[in-house]
Amino acid sequence: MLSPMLKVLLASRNAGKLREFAELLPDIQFLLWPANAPELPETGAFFLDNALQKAEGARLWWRQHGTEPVDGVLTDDSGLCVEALWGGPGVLSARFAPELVSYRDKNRRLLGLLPEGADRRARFVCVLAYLPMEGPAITVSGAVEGSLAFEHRGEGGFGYDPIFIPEGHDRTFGELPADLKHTLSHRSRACAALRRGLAAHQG
Ligand code: ITT
Repeated sequence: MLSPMLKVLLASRNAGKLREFAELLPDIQFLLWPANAPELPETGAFFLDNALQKAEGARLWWRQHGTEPVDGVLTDDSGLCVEALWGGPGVLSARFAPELVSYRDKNRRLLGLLPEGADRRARFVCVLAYLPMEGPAITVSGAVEGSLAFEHRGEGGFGYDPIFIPEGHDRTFGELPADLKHTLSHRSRACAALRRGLAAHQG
């Protein structure tokens, strides 16, 4: 348990991430990125660049427009890195096939890019940036290895979950229960590292 309870602005508009943070870090009080707040630019080449860029943008905006004091801001930059696609879509995961609306269609498109016999290994990566309102950032990361299914399977999770089979399992993150995803996911590993970082800073 982190004490005293931190009040943190969670600067993300991804509903799947928001749900997972509430479950993974129940001892942090999260404020959500307001509807009237701007889109945060993420123009970096690496997950870490983007996580920090979003966190700096969010802290600045909150300093000028925030409605209540917070201890800090938290951002997540994450994605699916596929071996046969040279690590793609990777940092561009949120922008893959923007003309397609549903992840069922995006997932079908992504799987269609792999030729028969392709290396199906893949990895989910998550980088978190926590910026206190005063002081330096804490950045952490987490990853989970796995492989791509041959089709979209399961309705659980979000995004690319229904095509990702974590190592040691034969069901996708879309089929596995959420609490099992939380024992091995990239985001849960990054959250565990963040918790250790925050505890070390609290001394
Ligand atoms: P914010 O920047 O507002 O947080 P975003 O969706 O734009 O939201 P990213 O740029 O980090 O976030 O994109 C990450 C994408 O990678 C996300 O849109 C999903 O499609 C995918 N992704 C990340 N974590 C995932 C997970 O746990 N399960 C499935 N897909 C995931």
